[in-house]
Amino acid sequence: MTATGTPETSAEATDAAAGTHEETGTGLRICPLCEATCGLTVTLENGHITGARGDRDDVFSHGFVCPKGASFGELDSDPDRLTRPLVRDGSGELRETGWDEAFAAVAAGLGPVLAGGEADAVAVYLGNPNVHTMAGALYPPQLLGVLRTRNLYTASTLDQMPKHVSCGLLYGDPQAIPVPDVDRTDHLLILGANPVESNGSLATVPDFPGRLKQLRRRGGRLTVVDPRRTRTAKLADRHVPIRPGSDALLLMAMVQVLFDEGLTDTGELGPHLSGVDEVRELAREFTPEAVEDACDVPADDIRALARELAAAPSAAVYGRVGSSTVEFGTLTNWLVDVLSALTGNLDRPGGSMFPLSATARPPRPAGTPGKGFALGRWHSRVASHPEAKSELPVVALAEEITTPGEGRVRALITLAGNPVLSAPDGEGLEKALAELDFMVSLDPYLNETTRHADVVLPPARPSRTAHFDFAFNALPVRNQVRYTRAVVQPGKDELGEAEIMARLLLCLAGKADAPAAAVDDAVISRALGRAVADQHSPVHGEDPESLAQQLTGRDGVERRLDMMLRLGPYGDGFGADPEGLSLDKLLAHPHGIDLGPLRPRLPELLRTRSGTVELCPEPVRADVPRLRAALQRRTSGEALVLVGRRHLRSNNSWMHNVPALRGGTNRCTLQIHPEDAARLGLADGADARVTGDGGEVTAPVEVTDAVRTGVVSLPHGWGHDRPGTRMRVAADDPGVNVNQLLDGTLLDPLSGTAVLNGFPVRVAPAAPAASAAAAATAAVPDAG
Ligand SMILES: Nc1nc2c(c(=O)[nH]1)N[C@H]1C(S)=C(S)[C@@H](COP(=O)(O)OP(=O)(O)OC[C@H]3O[C@@H](n4cnc5c(=O)[nH]c(N)nc54)[C@H](O)[C@@H]3O)O[C@H]1N2
Ligand SMILES: Nc1nc2c(c(=O)[nH]1)N[C@H]1C(S)=C(S)[C@@H](COP(=O)(O)OP(=O)(O)OC[C@H]3O[C@@H](n4cnc5c(=O)[nH]c(N)nc54)[C@H](O)[C@@H]3O)O[C@H]1N2
Ligand code: SF4
Ligand SMILES: [Mo]
Repeated sequence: MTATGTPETSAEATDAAAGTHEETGTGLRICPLCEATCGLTVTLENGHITGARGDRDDVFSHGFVCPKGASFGELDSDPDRLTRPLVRDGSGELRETGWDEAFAAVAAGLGPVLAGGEADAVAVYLGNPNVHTMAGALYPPQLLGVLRTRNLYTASTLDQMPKHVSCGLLYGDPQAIPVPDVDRTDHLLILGANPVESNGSLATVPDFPGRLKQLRRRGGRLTVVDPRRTRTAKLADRHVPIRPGSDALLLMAMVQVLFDEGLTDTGELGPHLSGVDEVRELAREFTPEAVEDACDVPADDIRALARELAAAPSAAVYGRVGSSTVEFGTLTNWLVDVLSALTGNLDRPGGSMFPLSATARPPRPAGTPGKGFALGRWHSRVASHPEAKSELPVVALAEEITTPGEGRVRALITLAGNPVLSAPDGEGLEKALAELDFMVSLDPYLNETTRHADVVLPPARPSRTAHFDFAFNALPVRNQVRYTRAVVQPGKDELGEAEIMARLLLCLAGKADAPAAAVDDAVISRALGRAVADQHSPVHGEDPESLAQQLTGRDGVERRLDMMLRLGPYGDGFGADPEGLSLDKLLAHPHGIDLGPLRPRLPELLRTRSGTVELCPEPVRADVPRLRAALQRRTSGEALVLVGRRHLRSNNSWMHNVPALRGGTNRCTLQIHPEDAARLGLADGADARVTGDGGEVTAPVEVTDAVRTGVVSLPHGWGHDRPGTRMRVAADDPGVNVNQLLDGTLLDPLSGTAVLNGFPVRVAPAAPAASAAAAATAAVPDAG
């Protein structure tokens, strides 16, 4: 079989039958391993990826590749990847079976729970890789539509939910997220992000490090606010080693300075802004002098940060995980955009801009009233956490399973997630998972979470799956569109993620025997029905069935993509604009199509009720007293708080099984400043015992002045020492689970996002085994 089927592909057809895997040659694959979405050129021999390099002709990534992308082949062919479904048998063992048996087991397991008629009895957990697969974008909405459960949990409440909430409140649309215009800005202020290791997030920027260097080269300024001197901070003109968790105070003080010194200039945005005076009032008391102790940043520096931002010809403010998974996550994310708006940098070139994806719904005419964004439309059953974006906080999942009563979660579906390691108190969650009547996981690995499932459904490996970035094309620094087909056809026994999700959905709908394609047909028919009824659509008044017949594509996924492209803002409108986009056109451009630099999109994208950017939304204003209380905080010299860190050669919890990506500096060590280490008697390389409210872990110490005093750092995604998993390489050097230090009670109340950065811990030397035994004996005098 040929690889991508594109002109650039030199794969030879050695055998026409699918599943023989004799493909040899090269192919193109968009990398799914982080948010940068680089184009890869892969080489293959006999159906196996033997190499991956950056695709120099890719219109967006221009040949950039990082060590993870270069290891695409190793990851793809990891021998620990599950190739067949697993079903728990009568003796409690997970055993390989065929697909029909596996789906029958799902129907049998979920049937009784669903038959109870309690919609909320089935919970769904969606993990991070759903934004890295086509299926993860296309099927979960339908699946949730069938289930109608309020028990939806996703990795967003361990990550970016504060941004969704603040954007929902500001712009009326939680998906309207502005990204820093990195290529054109004169000044970039980064808070709590380390794109040199992470390659960027909520900003799709292939070669983020190169573009930061380019910014410096053209005379732009880079400021990085981070308690650690990260690789990103090392590139900066100015590094502000803030006390963790206090960014909202710092930004509030910058807002205060802008008003106080008459530095606000909202520019062309002015007429579309409301609430400016209210923000001025809110910020009044947060002077640089008032916040400097709590932030541990001198008042003069805070004034300088504000003045530089206001003086720059263009400037962008960008915050990520370290500004989000914190106590004041929503306030911080709100303030990021408030600063952009007040300095006239929101929605203008060189500032923070809203991308326009090829599969976005076409823009509404200006003046169309919006519905606004509501929070807390319902609450979790046990702790009464408000929903945000139809999700409940992940930290509530365990108690919703273990607390008896009507509406208790009795079954769980996990799609591409590992909350046992990624969420607070994994041990508590594991105990809860054991109480479920039924659990099914869609995942290529048997890991800390999926080992609890009754059925594990492994998707075909990435080389055998087509790729289009529905999520990240909405967040790029430059509008573009790219699509790559499967480089290798899946074997007879392999099922793509799309088909698995479609069949899962049919099981839930009680139609296990229907063909998977029925799901896509139904979606297409509904969407086209809506489009022809919409007077602003290019297909208004046409016949939906004849439109459906015009769709091209090999399968349901491609037909849906074709439909979305053709109805999208650059689409051909089914002939209305013959030059416009369609799947066929995209396939004729295997390295993608550049759609130009970001363009201003306000006020047309606003969905607030007022039709303005609502700069001072009520829920945010109501959270400010909590921030005011934090003004009084002073930390004693002894207190330590913990922050996380990411390593370039890793990704959350699931890439520790690839030998090429392990070792070296990619280790699970406790970083601590030399002064703190000396005070606590901790030597480099010795073991430290770290204790938090949720538990205790022991990790090797790494003494380094890259972390500031009062702060220690442990990476997340480690702790691969549990029995019953099948990740042999990861288990060799398991590391410890930092999230076991948390008990799940700390969260940002507006967004339900767990506090994973800046929480208190105690650190002490771990007693060596022998002396620990001696100490225990000494404490029990009668023991002998
Ligand atoms: N302490 C601390 N905790 C954190 C963070 C932190 O910074 N500090 N970061 C948080 C963040 S930002 C996030 S996004 C979450 C992530 O939280 P999760 O999404 O729960 O965790 P991941 O480790 O990304 O797990 C991904 C799962 O998907 C599987 N997988 C990989 N590829 C595919 C695929 O193509 N299809 C399917 N079906 N499955 C696949 C993997 O085997 C793994 O089981 O973790 C959060 N946890
Ligand atoms: N190599 C690699 N790349 C990844 C991932 C990965 O695990 N590894 N994960 C992917 C995912 S799911 C995501 S969401 C993105 C995340 O992308 P980033 O947000 O860029 O990644 P982090 O390294 O978590 O950066 C957070 C930074 O915040 C700092 N920090 C902690 N607390 C505070 C605070 O209170 N204030 C401030 N100002 N800073 C603070 C930390 O020291 C850290 O440097 O990366 C993605 N890309
Ligand atoms: S930067 Fe991200 S998308 Fe690019 S090659 Fe590396 S992992 Fe893949
Ligand atoms: Mo994330």
